[in-house]
Amino acid sequence: MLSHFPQFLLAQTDADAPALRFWPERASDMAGHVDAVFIGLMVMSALIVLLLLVLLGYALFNYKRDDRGLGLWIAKSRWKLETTWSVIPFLVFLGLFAIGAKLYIDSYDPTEEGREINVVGRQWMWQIYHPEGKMEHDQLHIPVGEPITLVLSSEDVIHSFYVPAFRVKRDVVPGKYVRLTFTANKTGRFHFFCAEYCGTNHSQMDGWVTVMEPEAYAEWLQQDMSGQDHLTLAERGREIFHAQGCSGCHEPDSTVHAPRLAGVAGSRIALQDGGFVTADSGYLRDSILLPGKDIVAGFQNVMPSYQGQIDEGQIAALIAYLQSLDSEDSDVSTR
Ligand code: HEC
Ligand SMILES: [Cu+2]
Repeated sequence: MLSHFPQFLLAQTDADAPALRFWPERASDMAGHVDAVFIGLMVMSALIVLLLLVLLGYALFNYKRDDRGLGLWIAKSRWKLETTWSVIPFLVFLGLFAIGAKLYIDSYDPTEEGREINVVGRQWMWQIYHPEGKMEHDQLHIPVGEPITLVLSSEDVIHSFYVPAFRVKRDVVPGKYVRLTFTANKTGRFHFFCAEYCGTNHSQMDGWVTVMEPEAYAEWLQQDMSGQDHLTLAERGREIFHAQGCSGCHEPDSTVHAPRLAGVAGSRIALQDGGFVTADSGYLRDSILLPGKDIVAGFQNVMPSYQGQIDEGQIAALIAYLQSLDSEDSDVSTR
């Protein structure tokens, strides 16, 4: 019977002996802050409801018939009292809003970066690509105490990556990268879910985060990748770069006038329309899927779109490859 309870109500470290619990475990640096805001909001709301009920009860019992002057009492203007009971709760809730907003903004902070792991949502599974080359699905292994940045993308519809124990949830919108940074502060296994209804098997689009000691994690990364090549994500990207014909245009001896890609990642790019962009992963992704969107200054819009030709995993690999090149690299175009 217990197995029919939503998983987050259960103890998550020991699947054999589920204990009913109101809170999911707190297993990230942020969890305590999120709970504090939640509890603060609950307590304040409860206190105010309680106060209203007490006043209501008082009025009910003391003014059963309007012969003791409630009508008169109400009719009189009491602006001080009214201002007080409006302004104080307003300020209290404004304070809670400020704390909540700060937490929200901090958790979205794009400048805070950790170990990057690519996560691709598709109907109905989560595919994980580690930069070291390991791939897994519906399983995510991470080290404890180290900031992790998930680079989330979707192959089809909107999904949402949700780890209750970390108090993090982020919508994964097709056509773009969404970043999610958190630090797990406890080893163990924590359930994650898709939190956006995404079709028939949405409810089965879940998995487990395994948080490991750093040494165990390093060991895990080295462990045999059954049935997988032993390439890193960037090395796999290099193969795709050649297999997909990117090198045909972007290699030094190409007859096509195409920009050099060594050192392009992270640099400032001048565009044909006079604007500038920083070549982050979102820009690189758009360059591959929507080459007509931002044309590099001095070049023709001759690059074909790879939309539908390569999947999210291959795009992640290509970007990892481009990011692995520095400007000295002669691997690709050094015009
Ligand atoms: C037909 C030749 C051609 C092929 C094939 C090609 N590209 Fe391009 N690429 C270009 C040209 C020309 C530009 C510059 C114009 C533009 O921005 O679209 C460009 C721009 C880019 C940019 C932006 C570079 C910058 O300096 O901002 C990236 C990144 C890129 N290509 C990656 C790739 C990848 C990855 C592939 C293979 C999946 C690929 N290209 C295949 C011709 C090509
Ligand atoms: Cu989903």
